[in-house]
Amino acid sequence: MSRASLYRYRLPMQPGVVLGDQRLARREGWVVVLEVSGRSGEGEIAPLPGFSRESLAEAVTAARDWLARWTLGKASEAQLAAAPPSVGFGISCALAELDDGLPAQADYRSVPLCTGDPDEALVHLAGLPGQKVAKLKVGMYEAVRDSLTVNMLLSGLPDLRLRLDANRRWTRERALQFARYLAPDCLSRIDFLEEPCARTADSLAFAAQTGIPIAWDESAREPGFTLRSDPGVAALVVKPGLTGTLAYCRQTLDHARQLGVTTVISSGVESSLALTQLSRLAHWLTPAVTPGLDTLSLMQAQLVRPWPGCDLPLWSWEQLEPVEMMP
Ligand code: OSB
Ligand code: MG
Repeated sequence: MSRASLYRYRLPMQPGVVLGDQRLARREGWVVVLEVSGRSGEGEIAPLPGFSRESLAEAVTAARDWLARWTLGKASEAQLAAAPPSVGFGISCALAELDDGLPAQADYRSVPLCTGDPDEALVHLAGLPGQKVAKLKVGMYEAVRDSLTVNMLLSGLPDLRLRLDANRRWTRERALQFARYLAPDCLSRIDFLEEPCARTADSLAFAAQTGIPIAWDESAREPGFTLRSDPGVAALVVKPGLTGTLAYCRQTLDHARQLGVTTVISSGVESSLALTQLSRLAHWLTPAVTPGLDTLSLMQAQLVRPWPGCDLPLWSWEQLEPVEMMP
């Protein structure tokens, strides 16, 4: 017999977390549990406000609908592919765990996300062992201030490489202003700058004009976007929770590989449950690229499955709210 359960969660975020244009006080979503004759699989459905196109209400409605069919043996892959991305991702993870479709191995490495004080970031990064790569958000303040921060980190740590992310905050002029104040001898240690400009044409022109490689993230999820190999495009950031089913994510990764574009699996600020699955996915499908999964520290708790080495409190199943059991 097939049984499906949904549990609601609301995780408090650290104070002052801002994502895109909004403050995120808590992260909300559902854990889906699928059971078939003694085996089980889990997944997380958590649309990200400001980034997902579907609302929480739309996601849970679509999830209930698909799960109800599934318990009757009447659900199809095609229907799941047509569901909102967060639903496709969460349910396909649970299905994959049920039929051993998601390898258990992971290495839990992630590119550290530098938020807050750059001087503290410098000290923290200096203490990290091995190859140093970090991610820095830019575009929140004056472009020149961002350039100076990048220069400070790269000149302070000669073995550091940076991934930058402007989340489309700049006009082309602003982006060029940022580039103008970068120390020329540091440029080669910028792996890429995600989404410099509001318009994709401006981002491409920026890459061509400055030689700084860009990466697509938000743009790649816009309807009508086509990935092309372009000397200025270094990478495609894939956030599975915002992209869709595991099958669709694999298709996206394969397509990029055929075009010679590096893919970086990255967090959509999921809980520790989905983050551990994303780590497994990255180990399986993009083993040569360190994923961008360092978002757990933005939260105040972990959910059901612990992230190795994380000392946030771990919420157990009793702390979630069962909202649906089918049948
Ligand atoms: O713009 O990449 C982003 C998290 C949530 C929403 C958007 C973004 C992010 C991240 C994840 O930056 C961390 C990473 O990519 O390393
Ligand atoms: Mg990004």
